[in-house]
Amino acid sequence: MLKTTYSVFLICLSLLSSISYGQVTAIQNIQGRKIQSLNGKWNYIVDPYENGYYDYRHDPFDQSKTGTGGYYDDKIQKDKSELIEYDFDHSPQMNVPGDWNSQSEKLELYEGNVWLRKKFDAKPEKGKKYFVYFGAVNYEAHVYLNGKKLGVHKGGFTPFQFDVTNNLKVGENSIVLKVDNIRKQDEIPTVNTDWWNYGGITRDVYLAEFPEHFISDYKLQLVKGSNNLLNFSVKLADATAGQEITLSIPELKLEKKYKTDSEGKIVDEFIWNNLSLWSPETPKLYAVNIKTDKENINDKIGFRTIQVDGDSILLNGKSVFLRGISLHDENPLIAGRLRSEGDMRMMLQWAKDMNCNYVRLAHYPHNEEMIRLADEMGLLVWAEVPVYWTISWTNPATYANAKKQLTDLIVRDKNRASVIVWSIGNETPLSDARLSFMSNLAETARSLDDTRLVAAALEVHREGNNIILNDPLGEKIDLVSFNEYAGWYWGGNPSEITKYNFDIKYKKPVVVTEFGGDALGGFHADENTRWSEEYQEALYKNQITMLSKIGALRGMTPWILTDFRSPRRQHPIYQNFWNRKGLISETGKKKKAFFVLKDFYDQMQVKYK
Ligand code: GCB
Repeated sequence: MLKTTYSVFLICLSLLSSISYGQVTAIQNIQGRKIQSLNGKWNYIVDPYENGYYDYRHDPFDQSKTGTGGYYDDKIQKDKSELIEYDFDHSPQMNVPGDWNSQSEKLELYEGNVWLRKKFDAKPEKGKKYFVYFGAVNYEAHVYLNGKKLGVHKGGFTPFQFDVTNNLKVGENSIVLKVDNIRKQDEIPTVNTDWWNYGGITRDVYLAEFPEHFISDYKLQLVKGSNNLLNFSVKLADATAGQEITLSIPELKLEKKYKTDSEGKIVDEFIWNNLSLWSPETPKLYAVNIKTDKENINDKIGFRTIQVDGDSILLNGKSVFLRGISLHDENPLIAGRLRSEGDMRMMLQWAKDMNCNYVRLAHYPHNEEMIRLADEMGLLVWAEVPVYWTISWTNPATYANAKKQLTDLIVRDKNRASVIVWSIGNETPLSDARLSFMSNLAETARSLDDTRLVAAALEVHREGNNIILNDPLGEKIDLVSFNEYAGWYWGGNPSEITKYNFDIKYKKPVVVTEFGGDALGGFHADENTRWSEEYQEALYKNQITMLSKIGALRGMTPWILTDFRSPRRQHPIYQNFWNRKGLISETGKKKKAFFVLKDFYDQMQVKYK
């Protein structure tokens, strides 16, 4: 009997610890808070058998009666007879933020479990709250502080945090993560993707300090369709009523005082004239301050409107052509995810060199800093969640996971003027189950943010020379966006593709999300020779001719800015684990097609002046 009660207790415990989706969304503007960086060198142990997590009966140590026994205890041998089969202090170190695949040759292709540990000093004060905050950990993170489990988080590209107020010690603390990046069918993304599955703590880690009743979230944006009606909302982490909050934008001489309601919230809409609107040409950001008697949060926020009107996309009421390019969160020059502002600036500057006003941050949420840079540099953004290819459409847990990732993305980036599109997925195959999954995601995006466009990268099919788009999901989203690979995966040589015509069911702006073909930088031949720069150049020329026949064409994000690493790409001469569809090579050299696209964008800039 006792044994059954204990097992029930264990099951409940394991359910509790595995529920990560219910966890509150991440704190707004972490950089604008009182933070201590936990970045730097972390010791790590590669643990393919999860020896530090399960005992020899394969029961998790952290769900045992004592909750101890795993590597998260971070033990050191106290006397010479003590048996401890791990030792963080004498284990190698890696940089955080940083994926493990690019930091150790042995781990280049590793998908599995790695333990990471950092020791840090803290001086917690009475009456304050403390959180550990992770910008992103790929994919499943079990987090422990001083031997106590804080929780689990799934999802490799969105931020999360844990309240450590009761676990943080004065002096030395030990934070330990078990990170698992094994691909699984029911996860988001699923097993099959065309990018490197970089594992580890890939974005910043902070210890953040807050007053007791702190501001966990806020929003300041123009109301849909208006160029002077501002929507301002604040949420305290708890339901404290009567907390005074001041919003100010000194440059506009705007200052407003509020008191939180019984739910610890403020919601207001007010007119403010003479705003200079944000656009790629004039990326105006205002210094915004939100404060209480105990907190002082600074942000930089731009204001703009984005709408669809028939075939047109209106930015601040004016028709625009989205001169875009897709990109991954990866540095082609130094393996790994983009790690610093310098890396990110390099990528966005390359897009600007091509005269882009728009980027598609494929296929998952990129770093918050990237979006802030896009705000500053004047690039519109398509932001996406990794609902990619063959997701488990009928599994409710998979849907909950996708919804949580989409929610976290929207919560994180809702104050960024650059973001104009929330993308709910890429190339998802038609079925009823998928339609309902995707429609619900579209609804979620709209319910969280009605000021931006909702879209997805769809697929087309061919009948003769007609390329047809009639995916029923098209009804539910604002743009007609699709990927098509005429001249590469189908349709003959580049010179043959201009014969194709498009038959699109929806009267909405067309923003082509992908086309392209591989070229090995520096390999020159005639335009019918695969992998040559000339082939890719001809492909771009003829794609532009073909796509220009679409009357409603209002933008594109060809695939892709730079070559990127992918285990699916195995040709030993031309690929070597690189997808070569970049317009910039792995060494940073612009390929011929780069200039074809730039020319086209120069023309579009004049046309849409
Ligand atoms: C696609 C995918 C993208 C791939 C690309 C390719 O349709 O959306 O993730 O990398 O094709 O190169 O095949």
